[in-house]
Amino acid sequence: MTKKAWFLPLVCVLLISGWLAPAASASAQTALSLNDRLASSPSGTGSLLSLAAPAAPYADTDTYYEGAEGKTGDSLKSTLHRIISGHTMLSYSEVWNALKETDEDPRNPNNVILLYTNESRSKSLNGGNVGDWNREHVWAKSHGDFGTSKGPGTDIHHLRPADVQVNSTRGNMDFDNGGTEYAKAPGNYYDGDSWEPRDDVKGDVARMLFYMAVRYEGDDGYPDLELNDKTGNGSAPYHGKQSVLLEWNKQDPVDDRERKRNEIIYEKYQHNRNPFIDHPEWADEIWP
Ligand SMILES: [Ca+2]
Ligand SMILES: [Ca+2]
Ligand SMILES: [Ca+2]
Repeated sequence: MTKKAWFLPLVCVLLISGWLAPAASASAQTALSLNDRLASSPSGTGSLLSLAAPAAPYADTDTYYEGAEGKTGDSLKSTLHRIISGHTMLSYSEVWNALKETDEDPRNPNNVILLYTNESRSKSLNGGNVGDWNREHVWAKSHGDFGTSKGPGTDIHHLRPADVQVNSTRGNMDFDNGGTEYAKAPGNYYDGDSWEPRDDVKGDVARMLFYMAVRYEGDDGYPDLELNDKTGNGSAPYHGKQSVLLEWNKQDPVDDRERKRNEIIYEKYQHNRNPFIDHPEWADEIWP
């Protein structure tokens, strides 16, 4: 092998792994975005990516959260609200394609993963019939009655693919522990006033609701969404149960799939982040 023949691949590997990134100003690093890195990695395996840069696969968010560090309570909440507000809002029809990317099955790019069942189902089965998947509002949209026009009803930080029938059964229930296991979604429990999602998404659900309570404060034409410790909230702009959600946040810690989803929403769709995926400890600071 000639000198040139081995040198070029070596440089490529070093560039991708970040060892030769120096010339690399902040802008160049931004250019090598998560999406670029994901796109350049072989589907499902991410072999080079995972071997080369396991330690810091996601953006440094210190600058994004500048001003929030060290704050607690309402001061932290209002700072985060300012940071995550003014995001790019999708139309409800644009949500379909966004979810096909944010919730894509890492093992099968033709499918999405459904929130409550963990089932991998064809992206093309989006719709409203039995056997389809649709757009589950984890913050039930009747809690504040915000509908599906641009705003909280199209905010993909809390919209997830779900089986049509499972979505319908969850309805607008608040979240709480307990009830009877739902046969169509093993691991999920429900009773007359609450829904308990399967263990693997309990924290995801909690962090989505934390985001909604902080993003929507009633200052931009949308309802002020807030957590409370009740079930049966009906159409009030409240969602429970706060104490249970705080437990779930710890019980089911943030994982890579959740981080990757947050990153895609930030970089490609809404350009705002869910602070509770980046800093799950902030939930206890705001809601002690
Ligand atoms: Ca209940
Ligand atoms: Ca989880
Ligand atoms: Ca609020």
